[in-house]
Amino acid sequence: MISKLAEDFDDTIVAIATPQGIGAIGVVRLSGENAIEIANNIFKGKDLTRQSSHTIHYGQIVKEGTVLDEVVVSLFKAPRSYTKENVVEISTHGSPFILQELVKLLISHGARLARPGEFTKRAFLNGRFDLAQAEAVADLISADSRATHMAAMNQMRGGFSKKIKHLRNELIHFASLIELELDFAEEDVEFANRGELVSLIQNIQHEISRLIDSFSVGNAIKNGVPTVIAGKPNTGKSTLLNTLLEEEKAIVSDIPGTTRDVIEDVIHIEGISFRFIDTAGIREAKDSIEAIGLQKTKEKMKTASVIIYLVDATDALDKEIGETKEKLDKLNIPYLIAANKTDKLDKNILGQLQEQYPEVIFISAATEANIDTLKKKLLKIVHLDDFITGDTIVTNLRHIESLTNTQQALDDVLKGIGEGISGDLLALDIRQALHHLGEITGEITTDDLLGNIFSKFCIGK
Ligand SMILES: Nc1nc2c(ncn2[C@@H]2O[C@H](COP(=O)(O)OP(=O)(O)OP(=O)(O)O)[C@@H](O)[C@H]2O)c(=O)[nH]1
Ligand SMILES: [Mg+2]
Repeated sequence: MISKLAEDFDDTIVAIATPQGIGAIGVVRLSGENAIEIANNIFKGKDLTRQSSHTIHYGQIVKEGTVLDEVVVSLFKAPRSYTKENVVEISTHGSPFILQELVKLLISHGARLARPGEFTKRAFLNGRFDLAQAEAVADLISADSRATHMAAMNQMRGGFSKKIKHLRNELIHFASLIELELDFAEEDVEFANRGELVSLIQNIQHEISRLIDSFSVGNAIKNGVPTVIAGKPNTGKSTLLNTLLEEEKAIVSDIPGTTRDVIEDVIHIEGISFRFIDTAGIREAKDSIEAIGLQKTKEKMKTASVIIYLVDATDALDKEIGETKEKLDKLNIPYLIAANKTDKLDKNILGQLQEQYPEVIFISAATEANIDTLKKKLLKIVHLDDFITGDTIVTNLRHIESLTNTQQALDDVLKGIGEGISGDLLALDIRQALHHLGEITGEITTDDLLGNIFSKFCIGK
């Protein structure tokens, strides 16, 4: 059960809800039993305590006889608010000074400064939404691309929670049948058909595996698809990075071996973030520093989701492309081969090469020729289309841990059935699986877990 943190749940909390710095307007939010009374005490205008929910009121905030600001106050009465408590939002002019003075004033009238995520935590504890949905609120706030926005929105609206709850309910049904058997232990009856239980658990395991698998996509969406740019020295990897980022991020020079360390940055292509990673050119290292750089290149290539392997179109391509493909195939990571510096080639020769190597994308990082084609191919190769069609994607490491633990507990159940263990032991393993599923949506929580989750929120949310 959820403990309601009795010591401070009754407090009325206050925080600035808008970002730091100067803005056209700023909002201070209050939540708690006395939110409306406290706001009313410093407000010159209508008597806020006598107004109905979901109304807005113009007036002044007066501090020690002088007007601090002219404001608009919005009222949301419990339970029809974000936190399900009385909530007041005061919109002021967006001066950090006004906002801070207002918060101080509200504190001197009995409110307490909110801790990070405390509004959302209260919303969760008051049953406004479950834990996975509360976590999605933080993801939604930090969403910076169409894909992260969609993933967070889906989770916040309960798509993921619904799935988990459905799996949980099926298990609960069986757990209760098995527990019923225990009451009739003397009579040796079997209410829960073991064959059915096995197929149910296999179904659930299948669903959970799919969710676990979706994390690679979810993680890519959240942190950007790691895309390594690799190739021999001087092929133009750093130039390509700069072109993609539209910024002179990496040093470019005609000296082979210019890039020694790994350089990375994120760009969005059609709503998907890609984390491009420029690496040291692959050759025999000339010194120990280059050797370290090369080691890093190799490591990065192994953990990449996609590799763009760059060759120089003005060099003889035959041997290199053949060898490159062979090596890349071994890595088992999707890759694209791009031939750079086409601006240096005669049109006819370029045409011939394109015919000869249909799978290679011919680009010029310097003139940006064909860079759009390269981006389109990248989008295709990462297969994020499934997600765009609305599949549930797990983006949260905590959820993956719980899903993995559920999977293990279900393995134990299956093993137990196979070995014909007694109903009470079976029930124990099923309860364990239920426990881990419940951690995701917050049916099972501890204060530590909640503290950990909500402390990552910003103050005011
Ligand atoms: N003409 C032309 N020159 C290019 C192009 N791309 C890169 N270069 C030049 O090729 C040289 C090497 O470019 P870099 O981007 O430093 O190559 P790199 O692959 O990062 O090289 P290392 O870091 O040494 O491995 C520079 O002189 C660039 O100006 C291109 O598309 N066309
Ligand atoms: Mg470089």
